[in-house]
Amino acid sequence: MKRRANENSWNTAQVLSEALPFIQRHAERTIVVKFGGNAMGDEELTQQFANDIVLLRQCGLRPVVVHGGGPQIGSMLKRLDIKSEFVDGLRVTDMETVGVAEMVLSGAINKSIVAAINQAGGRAVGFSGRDAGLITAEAVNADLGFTGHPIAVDPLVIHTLANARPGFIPVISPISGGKNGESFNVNADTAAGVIAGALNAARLMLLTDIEGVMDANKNLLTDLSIRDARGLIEDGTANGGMIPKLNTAIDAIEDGVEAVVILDGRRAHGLLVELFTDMGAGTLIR
Ligand code: X2W
Repeated sequence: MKRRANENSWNTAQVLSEALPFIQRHAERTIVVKFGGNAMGDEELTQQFANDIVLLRQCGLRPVVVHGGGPQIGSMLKRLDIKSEFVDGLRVTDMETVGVAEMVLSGAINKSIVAAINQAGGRAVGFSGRDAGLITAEAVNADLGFTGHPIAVDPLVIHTLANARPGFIPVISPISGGKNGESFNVNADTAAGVIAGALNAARLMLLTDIEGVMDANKNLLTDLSIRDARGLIEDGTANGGMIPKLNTAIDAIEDGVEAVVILDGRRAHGLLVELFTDMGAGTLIR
């Protein structure tokens, strides 16, 4: 190949140069990224996600990945012929189901994201809410079995990994520990929200399979206040899986997270558009 810059090379250099103020602004800031099961479409998308995470770390940010895997738990339960249902967006989790959820989330999915980040040249460490007492959970209610919600967060393990030099990238499964050593199945948005709150993160980025939060006419809402977000839930504009995401966003901001972004994980590099350009992607809530 000839060693001669073409138009594309000059464009790349221009883009890098324009990113400088953003890289400087975000240096040393903690960015919690929730990678949802629906955004993990295929291997290529996961690898691009992993590359973006390593790029963030290389630029001096501190990315913390929290992942879901609802669809993947669903297909494993199906293969095992175990029926599963959701109430208000949460999976009803009996003893058998929590075992499967833990195997899929803390096993297969956690390790495949760790592998993708390491493949991209990062140093990922995979663990779950159970490790080092990161998230303590209790049952949401007796009817939902081992469906848990967080009651305490101890982020020491994350600080320890992120403050090390050159620094590790935590990759966290939302399975959490109960007071009696049992496992609880915690919704991944909820887990990402409480972790972001405990870290006072600069951003919580929720990667999902729609463009962002939509208004009643299905147009993208680019900026929302907490009040707007509450309004969308109250008047029914937000429905289904968007309700827990908005509630997570509201709680996280009240816990000290600067802003929450809900964005499309199916399109590569949304994280970079949001953090390193002045246009942004998806819906910003603050
Ligand atoms: C979720 C945990 C995984 C998750 C579940 O069992 O599906 C509860 O519903 P996504 O891909 O982010 O939906 N837990 C209690 O949240 O994954």
